[in-house]
Amino acid sequence: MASRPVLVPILGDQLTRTLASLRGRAKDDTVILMMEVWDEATYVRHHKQKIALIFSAMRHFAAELRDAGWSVDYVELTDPDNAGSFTGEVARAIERHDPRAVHIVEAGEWRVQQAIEEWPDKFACDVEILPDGRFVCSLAEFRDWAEDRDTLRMEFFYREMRRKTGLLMDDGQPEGGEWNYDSENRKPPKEGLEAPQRPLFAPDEITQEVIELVEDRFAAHFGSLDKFGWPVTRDQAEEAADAFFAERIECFGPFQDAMVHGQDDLFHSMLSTSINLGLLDPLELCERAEQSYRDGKAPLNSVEGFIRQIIGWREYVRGFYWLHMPHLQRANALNAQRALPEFFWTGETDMRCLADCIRSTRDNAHAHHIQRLMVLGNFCLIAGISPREVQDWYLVVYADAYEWVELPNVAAMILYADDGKLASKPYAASGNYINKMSNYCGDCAYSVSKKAGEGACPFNSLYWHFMDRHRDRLESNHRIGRIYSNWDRMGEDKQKAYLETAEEFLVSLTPADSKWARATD
Ligand code: FAD
Ligand code: DLZ
Ligand code: SF4
Repeated sequence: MASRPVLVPILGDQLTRTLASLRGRAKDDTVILMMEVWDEATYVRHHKQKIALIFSAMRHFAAELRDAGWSVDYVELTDPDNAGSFTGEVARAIERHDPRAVHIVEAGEWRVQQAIEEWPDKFACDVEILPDGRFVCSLAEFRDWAEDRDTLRMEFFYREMRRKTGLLMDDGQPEGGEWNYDSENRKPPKEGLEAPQRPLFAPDEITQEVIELVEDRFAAHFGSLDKFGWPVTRDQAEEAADAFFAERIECFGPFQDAMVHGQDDLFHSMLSTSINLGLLDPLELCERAEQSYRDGKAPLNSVEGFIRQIIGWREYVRGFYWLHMPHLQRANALNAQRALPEFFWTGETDMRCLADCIRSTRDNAHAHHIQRLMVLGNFCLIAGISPREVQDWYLVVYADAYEWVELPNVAAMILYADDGKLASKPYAASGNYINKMSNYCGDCAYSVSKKAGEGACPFNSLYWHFMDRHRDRLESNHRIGRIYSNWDRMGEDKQKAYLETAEEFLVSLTPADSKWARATD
């Protein structure tokens, strides 16, 4: 290296060769820094698979960069001098390499970005913080769009993104005449519905080593490593995407909201871990999806649904997160104060739907969208669980969880803690919805058709308990308010039975052990 180099720290979810901080850089003038740090691995007790996935993907990416001729300084967790934090490790790297500048792409999470923004004052060399170009909509563009709007709705943002990318557009109009085919994407599971198995990648030597490290250092963290099969390289992630486009996208749309006991992935792409790490480019995936439609290999409702999740929801929640941080973390419009029940960590509950979703979460570090939204999330909403506890649970348990995507989904989408800035109504539902969209209820210890009293499905009484206790706020909401006429028609005795059943159930819940609480809260 001729003169003082530029130091380029790459964070664990920035594993992309075209990252802004690498673009146009000369290899002989650059030192890339990658750091496994204790602070990131423990600020919540991440699922073991999540830590193993990130460390393994980081180690593979470092090897790939070295093979391509880059100089990579990789600090392992077990390095005896490891400072334990990004800031501490960059300080040590500055001492080692005496760089003339540090170039870093902005962090995905507010917490990390706050630390990075202190670097220009902390370090003697220049620090340049670059925008993350891996999104369709920049943060500035989202702010412009959001300005002057009282309420933000994904659907209108999504149309802008369709126009901007040209995806599924036909001469300025949406392909097929509609922007959104969601109404075709709510098929209940039919008897015997089975999806092809997604590719699972057997751990290679690097992943094995990381798995041993995680078993050793993070033994008390949530989850099991037994079924680890996530893609850890771009090649593997592409193989996973190939399998989705060849075998599952056709049924992705119709069965997007279906749930089948023991069938954890159904027709979902299972690509979120790879997209969020940077192994797959979201826009490329959308272009591939569109191509499957143009080639007649997948129906419009499946393809539009997939594209909407990515250029709609994924982009939208990111913009929403940065617009509302740091307040979003503390939002609690419904004043929900109940502790998270212990069964969220153990899976030990007689509610079959919840037990299955938590089992999948523990075994796979994954549950699909409708399980996260309408079973786990719906329960937390109607049982009035404290947003901070729910947020931390979701951040811990999913391998794809980073705060920028987890928090808006949890605080705003499922808990309505933002008072309806993101969702036009709370996603509250009784057992009826779960029964319609799954095969959970048949073998449950509770009866979904029983409304109140012993053995009644808890979702039924909790639903009305929720509606009753938030009547003042929700009655004027045109999407939900008319439900109160049903409630009023029931009469006092029925109402009392619902409310008492819910109260008894809530009192019976055992709160989660305090070991799961965030150390810094
Ligand atoms: P698919 O169903 O195949 O969808 C395709 C892609 O669309 C996903 O890979 C993802 O990139 C994107 N997507 C879909 N829905 C959303 C959404 N609501 N927000 C953002 N992106 C979306 N997704 C995460 O990536 N990380 C999280 O921490 C996360 N937390 C969530 C918490 C809750 C309460 C809810 C309701 C949803 C959450 N999601 C999160 C969104 C969604 O559940 C996951 O992206 C999805 O289950 C991942 O599986 P998949 O790749 O098979 O998705
Ligand atoms: C989630 C995570 C974990 C568990 N460990 C690390 C790590 O040791 N090193 C690293 O660079 N990144 C890690 N990550 C991902 C970061 O938390 C992620 O890059 C930030 O959320 C970005 O804001
Ligand atoms: Fe879940 Fe109620 Fe159905 Fe049991 S009966 S699986 S608790 S919705």
